Amino acid sequence: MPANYSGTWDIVDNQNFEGYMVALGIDFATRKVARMLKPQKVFEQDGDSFIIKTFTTFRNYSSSFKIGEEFEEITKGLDNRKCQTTINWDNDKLVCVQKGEKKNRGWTHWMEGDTLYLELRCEDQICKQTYKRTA
Ligand code: 1AG
Repeated sequence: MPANYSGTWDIVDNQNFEGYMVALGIDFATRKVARMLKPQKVFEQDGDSFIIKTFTTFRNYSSSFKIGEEFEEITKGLDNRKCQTTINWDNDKLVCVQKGEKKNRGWTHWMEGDTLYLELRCEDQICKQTYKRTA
């Protein structure tokens, strides 16, 4: 049985989001708005099928995938790039690889109790986010 991430999670910490956005080529004005945001994640999981929704007051982002199945991801409203994306289990961690123009791009989610972690990687930058379960 894989871990179950289903639920609602609110951000409580966000380290080096700025560096991650610079690595993605996000312009200054957008970064200025984006770094003030307090994202909320809603996970809908059925075994190996996921919908992860990220909500903010500025923009939203939604990603649907099945573990191990590569798909074309367009990061609409983020950096608007096309990636060939695959998410796999590493024990109970979700490990995403986003192949495309940017090297070393991807993310990892893991849980410890009511805490959800997200590491976002691009080029030489790592953003570390922490979320707490609210539902
Ligand atoms: C993600 O989460 C991305 C979710 O894949 C958003 C995370 C970071 C934002 C990425 C780049 C910044 C680009 C533009 C800034 C503009 C708006 C910021 C809006 C941020 C929230 C939508 C991994 C996983 C689900 O949880 O895919």
